[in-house]
Amino acid sequence: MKLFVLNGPNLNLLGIREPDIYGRQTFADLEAFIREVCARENIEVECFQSNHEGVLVDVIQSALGKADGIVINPAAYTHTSVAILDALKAVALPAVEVHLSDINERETFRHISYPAMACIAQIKGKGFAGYEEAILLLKEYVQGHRA
Ligand code: CA2
Repeated sequence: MKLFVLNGPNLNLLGIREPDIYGRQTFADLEAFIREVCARENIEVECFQSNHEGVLVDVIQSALGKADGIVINPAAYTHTSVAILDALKAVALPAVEVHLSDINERETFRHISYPAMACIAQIKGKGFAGYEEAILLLKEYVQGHRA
């Protein structure tokens, strides 16, 4: 089983600014955590980060035929991107949306998520552990839907 894990704009700055919201661990720590969880679970993983909406769309499209599922933190594009929603719908792979912070406890403009409309679940406010939960959820989902 193989997963794509995508992180959107500014998440590469993790640990550098706004530690009160996003914590003190860095983006490299996050990717190392994701790789450790996947190794433990016998899951192949490819991690991507981009600050560009179109690149995220390209990566989602490229998952077709390569990955069994997608974990995505679209970051600010969560609240604006119909293009990411459409890409997730187009590939029709099981996807889980993750947010480090609880977007429903923040500004009202963060309460809406377009990509979540194409996801089997949205996990928010659990920090790095939210990515682990998403990976485990996709593993169970993919295994349960194998022919
Ligand atoms: O809570 C999340 O994971 C978010 O997806 C993070 C996004 C935000 O726009 C979403 O509403 C919720 C922002 C990511 C920016 O990350 C930074 C990390 C460190 C310093 C500055 C920004």
